[in-house]
Amino acid sequence: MLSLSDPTTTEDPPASEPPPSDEDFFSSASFASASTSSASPSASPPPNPPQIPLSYPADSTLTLSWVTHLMSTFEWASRNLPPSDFPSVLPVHVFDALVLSASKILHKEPNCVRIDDCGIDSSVVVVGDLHGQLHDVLFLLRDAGFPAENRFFVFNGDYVDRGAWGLETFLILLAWKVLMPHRVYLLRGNHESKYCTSVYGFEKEVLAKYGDRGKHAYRKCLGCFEGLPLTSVIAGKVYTAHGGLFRSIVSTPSKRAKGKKNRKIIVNPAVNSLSLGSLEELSKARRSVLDPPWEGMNLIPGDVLWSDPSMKPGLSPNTERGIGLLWGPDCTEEFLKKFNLKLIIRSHEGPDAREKRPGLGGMDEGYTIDHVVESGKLITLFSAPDYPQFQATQDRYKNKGAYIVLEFPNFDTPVFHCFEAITPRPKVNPFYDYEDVIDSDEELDLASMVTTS
Ligand SMILES: [Mn+2]
Repeated sequence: MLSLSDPTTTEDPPASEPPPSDEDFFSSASFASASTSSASPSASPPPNPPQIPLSYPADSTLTLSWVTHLMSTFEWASRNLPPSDFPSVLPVHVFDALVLSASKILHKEPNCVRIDDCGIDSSVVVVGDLHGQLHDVLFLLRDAGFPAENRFFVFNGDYVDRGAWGLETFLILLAWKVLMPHRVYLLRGNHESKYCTSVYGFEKEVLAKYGDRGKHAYRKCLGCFEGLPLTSVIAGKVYTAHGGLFRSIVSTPSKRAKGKKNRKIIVNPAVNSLSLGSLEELSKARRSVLDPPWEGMNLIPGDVLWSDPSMKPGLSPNTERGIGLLWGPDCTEEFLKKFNLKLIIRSHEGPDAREKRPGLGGMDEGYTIDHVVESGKLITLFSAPDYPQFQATQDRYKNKGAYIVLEFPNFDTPVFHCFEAITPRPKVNPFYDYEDVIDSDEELDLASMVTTS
């Protein structure tokens, strides 16, 4: 073991059982079989320092063993090295190569990715908020089984912020994306933005980990965030997004415009009554913005990333958050019916947010079924157990995390897998002032938010 030069990282007490070898620990086979409901995982880190620094494959082609080695190396480093040693694990030129190659793939994807090539024996794993909780992410991947020819993954965003290993979490997901671009889909969460990462820790985390190259690395991450697609439709039946539904920005002709036959006019959506947007409108939205705007014409990305369901019928502005919408069960029904869907899986609300939402279920199990309507259901899925990592009060939520498995042939019958947090979590200092920042995802401080649109 290395001696520790930085008090921000402490070693864990030795595990009571000898940890498995690196190879056993990361073989996908040993984790793929069991469908553990309510598992109680405990930490069993690989014992030996892996080979560092990591290098990018000479032919620029990632392999399964490179990605699993990246995972084990980050896990080992999180328990044995201070954050400032990160470049000795992943030098900035290797970071650059990985982020560039993922970014190229992501920017080419449509706003709504369609997963249609899932045949016999295939399954789709859907994952909610992760928030930099590296050890829980690694558990989830092993428990569900790694991405494979017949195992798709859709991640609903919020990879970074609050937790201390947002960078590792995001890079591992990018590596899987590069390895299997048509099996792994990474959607954007509201935290994949300049505003959120400047308040909730990710920017400072990257600066701490990459030192004098930190600004460069942070900019590259932001560039990648801008490329993340917004939504997915799985097997034509399941719609997923971080926040959820979105408004229409196209209005039917007003009285004055009646002379011009069938001509749709675009009006300022803020001053019009709200109506639900279509998948066609979604496909045309401009998602490549550092912060989705809350005013102006380009409102669909902000709605998709920030909206919440409500038990009250109709669509209304999400005044609690200052951006996005609240939508009722009638809107869920309208959306499902109109697009012939059975299920909406969205994320975005953890136990802290749900505590403040009377009428909606708590997040103790990592998921809730919020709307049950004629055409199907709306589910909220949250995959960060024992969240948030840093909390001002002693009283923790002790929530489980969950992921959903959808299976052939229908893909519209969700199987829930709940799991507890990996313990012990390495002790590290937070990268944001968690006692000052309001505890849930909160209102946007609109004045401090700079949009580029
Ligand atoms: Mn969120």
